[in-house]
Amino acid sequence: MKVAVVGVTGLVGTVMCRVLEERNLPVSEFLPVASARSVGKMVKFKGADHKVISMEDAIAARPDIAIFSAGGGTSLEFAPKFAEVGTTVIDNSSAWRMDPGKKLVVPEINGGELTAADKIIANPNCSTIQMVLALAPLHEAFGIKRVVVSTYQSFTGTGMQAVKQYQLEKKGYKPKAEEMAYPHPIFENCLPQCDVFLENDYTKEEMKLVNETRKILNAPQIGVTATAVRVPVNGGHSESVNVEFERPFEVEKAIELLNNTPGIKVLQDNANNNYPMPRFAKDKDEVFVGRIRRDESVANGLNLWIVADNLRKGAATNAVQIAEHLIASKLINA
Ligand code: A2P
Ligand code: 11C
Repeated sequence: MKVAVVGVTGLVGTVMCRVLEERNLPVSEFLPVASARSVGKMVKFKGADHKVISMEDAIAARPDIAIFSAGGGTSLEFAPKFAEVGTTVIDNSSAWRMDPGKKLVVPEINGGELTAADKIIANPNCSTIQMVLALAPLHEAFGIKRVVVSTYQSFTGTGMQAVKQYQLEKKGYKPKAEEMAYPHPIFENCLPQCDVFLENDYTKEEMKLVNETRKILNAPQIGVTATAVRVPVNGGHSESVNVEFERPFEVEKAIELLNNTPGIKVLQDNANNNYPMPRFAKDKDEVFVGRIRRDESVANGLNLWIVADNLRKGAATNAVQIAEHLIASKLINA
């Protein structure tokens, strides 16, 4: 299969290449794509050097699959152009996620909804993916009424510029205005702002957690409220998630369901102070769940602590799993 990675020089693009190498997708031709700034640069894939090509050259090459992680504007403009030449686009930006005509896919949950006609498939937001993977089996069993989530998100979620800001600040430098990814320092700080503010005073990231969760779980009736916080963590998003169910449940049953969910690892060993942490989740593909306990303040409440590598299951791994699902279901010829 001819596979293009669009945004190959970015943080997610780089991890995308590693995940593609590890997971044995049948890649016969690898097309690294980035902006005009990077055309001609070399990137490594499976031990060989490959020249970065332009969007135009990538479209002309008619790849079977193009995995995009190059920002919403780029996806809006170029994904349809790839689709027109027969490429299936798996898009990691927010551009198409809430489009009623596009599927928003976490393969373990709703991969079964995909058809061969889906030419632009949306990969959800990182903080949404890890949360819904844990919520899906619980929703099926007990019916979710309401979710209250607070996130602790790594600066790697913002991209390369944020990593540079953090590194400069850690070394004691004051970044220039144009070097700042955030309106404040991120080193030794927490910013209760991920992405821009919207008219309702929530941030865009917070509303992604609300809207994408409902779409993926196919449950517009679920109440979701979110506070997304940027923390000085070098990789890995953590989430404190409070869930209220429609029906009574047993905590042991919830743990059993999570234990039996592909892609989830329960890490709950309080006696030894073991619980999920971003340092532990780094470079792993699973979503880790711990601190599972009843919320004793409501009738059917549960608290969870959910951690995952935001660049892997939160982005690259989920996108590659969508490609794997398309091949396994014969929705695309490999
Ligand atoms: P480039 O490195 O040439 O700017 P990050 O989110 O880590 O900053 O990465 C963004 C990625 O998206 C980079 O690979 C970047 O390429 C790519 N990109 C940005 N704008 C475009 C564009 N208009 N066309 C193709 N790739 C783009
Ligand atoms: C963050 N969730 O950590 C973002 C990064 O919609 O895919 C990815 C943005 C997106 O800030």
